[in-house]
Amino acid sequence: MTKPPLTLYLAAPRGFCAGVDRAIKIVEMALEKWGAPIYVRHEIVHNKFVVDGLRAKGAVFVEELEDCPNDRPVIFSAHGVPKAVPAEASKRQMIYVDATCPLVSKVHIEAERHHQNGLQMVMIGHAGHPETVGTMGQLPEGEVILVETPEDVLHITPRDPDKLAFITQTTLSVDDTADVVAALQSRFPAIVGPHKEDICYATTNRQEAVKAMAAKTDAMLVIGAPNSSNSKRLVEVGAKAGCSYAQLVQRADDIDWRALEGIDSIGITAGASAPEVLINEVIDAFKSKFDTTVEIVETAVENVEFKVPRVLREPA
Ligand code: 2E6
Ligand code: F3S
Repeated sequence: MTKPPLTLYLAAPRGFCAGVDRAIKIVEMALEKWGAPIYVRHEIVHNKFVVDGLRAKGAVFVEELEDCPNDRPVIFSAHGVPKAVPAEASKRQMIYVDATCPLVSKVHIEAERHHQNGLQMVMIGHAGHPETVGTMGQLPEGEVILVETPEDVLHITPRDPDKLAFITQTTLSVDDTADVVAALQSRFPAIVGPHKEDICYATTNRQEAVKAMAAKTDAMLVIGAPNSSNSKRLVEVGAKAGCSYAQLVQRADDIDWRALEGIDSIGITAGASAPEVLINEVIDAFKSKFDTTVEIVETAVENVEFKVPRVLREPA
């Protein structure tokens, strides 16, 4: 039987960012240096396939530091941790390695600097997300007010409206965040902040590529996990940019082929924590059902790399 023709648009950039690459390397190098088990506080990145792979090599994933023994190394996930976590690890004389993405750490430092200058912080982020919890946890209770929407901005009651700064989660929607920043600047004209927001290069670039792809196709799949903030934002950006069908899939098995009946094109991208093997698995699934022509939709070229911490570069 002849296969129907299909143009598969592949977003570039897509998939792993420099922070994810570094975080995974940290776990692998810790396993090499100290042997198993290595404890990891929270999923190192939000991807089950990555986590299962590291677990098979001897990593033990836990949610809290209290679930780790004192005498085994622990790694903090790429999303960052409240200040109390490394403080507690030091108190317990544990070996720990912080895999927080340097671009998240940069926001932590920003928050600290504003706090020392006497400013109260407004954080734009998603309630309960580990990055938000970690960033808010850099400062004492009450020093960071969380907002998610322009509507939230209308209801906050800062200590002094003239002494405010804002920071953001790194994986937000660029466009939605601009609306929240505008609401903050309108209600608190003296508020200080970064040039635009703290959304990282990888988030920004993946959203740009999705918009370019949405101009070419009405159906889009984003490879990523349901708890991955940046991946979920890509689905929203695709839908907002005009894709009538934009879905998150963890891997090829999740594809709803029924919903894709009759399509002549598909856009594929992947969140910053989705490994290339899963992207290839999805592409191969399309190739098995369609006479597929792959076209790359490239909107940026990335060459960012982050070094792993020195303790892992030194011999044991
Ligand atoms: C750390 C910070 C930002 O849910 P989220 O998108 O934040 O996390 P992952 O693990 O899906 O993506 C990478 C990442 C890590 N992004
Ligand atoms: Fe870092 Fe952005 Fe990736 S904050 S972990 S480079 S998605």
